[in-house]
Amino acid sequence: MSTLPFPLAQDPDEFSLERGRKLFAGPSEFVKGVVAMSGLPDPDRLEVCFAGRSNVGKSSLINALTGTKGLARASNTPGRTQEINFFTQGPELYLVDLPGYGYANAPVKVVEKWQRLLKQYLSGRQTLRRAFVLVDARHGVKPVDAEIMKLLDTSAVTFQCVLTKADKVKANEREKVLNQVRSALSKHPAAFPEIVLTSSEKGDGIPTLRSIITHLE
Ligand SMILES: Nc1nc2c(ncn2[C@@H]2O[C@H](COP(=O)(O)OP(=O)(O)OP(=O)(O)O)[C@@H](O)[C@H]2O)c(=O)[nH]1
Ligand SMILES: [Mg+2]
Repeated sequence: MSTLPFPLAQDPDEFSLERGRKLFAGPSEFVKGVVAMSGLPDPDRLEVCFAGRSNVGKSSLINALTGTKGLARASNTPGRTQEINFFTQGPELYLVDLPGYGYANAPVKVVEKWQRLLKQYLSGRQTLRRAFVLVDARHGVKPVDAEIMKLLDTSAVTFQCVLTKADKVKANEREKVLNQVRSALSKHPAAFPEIVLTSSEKGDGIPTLRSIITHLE
């Protein structure tokens, strides 16, 4: 029997759990919103970023990880986060909230501008240790997600798929989506071989994601 590729991340052991808890127990602060490479803060600490379609739950996930409601704006208006937003988590980590892609009503010029910026950021940020690509647990990987994954394949940044809104999907449906996601990920050499299932609403997977981040050096 062949083992399924891209298993769900295991629950962290006590040690990792505690490390993750400690890292995220420190203060989180909004640093700045960036619209050009020249505006990036100094690359003086470890960095992870969160990418995904508009409305997938990037800002909510950052709020859940940091335990700070309203830190990253979460809204019902898709496409609201237009800048690359930098947050500190303690003195050693940047959390980066990327603008959502795939928002149908965004003007072409705006989309092109930010795609250029995203490309530059993903390929040119030395301290970026991992890109988390968020995918709605109800919808699976869409063509726009696959495009971002392709971009990540060429940018030498490992990406890890995080399924969001797990609370909104039933178990049998979840398995179907998981298999679709696995098959999509298997086409991308930059994909980290593990998926994290999360709910920012209920807290599922948040301690796991925290400890994954603490293990990035
Ligand atoms: N039920 C449920 N709703 C969620 C979850 N995460 C986010 N949402 C909701 O989904 C909507 C979009 O969430 P955001 O965090 O703003 O999404 P985003 O990816 O930052 O969106 P953009 O900034 O527009 O790209 C909000 O109404 C959230 O409350 C979750 O885990 N469960
Ligand atoms: Mg957002």
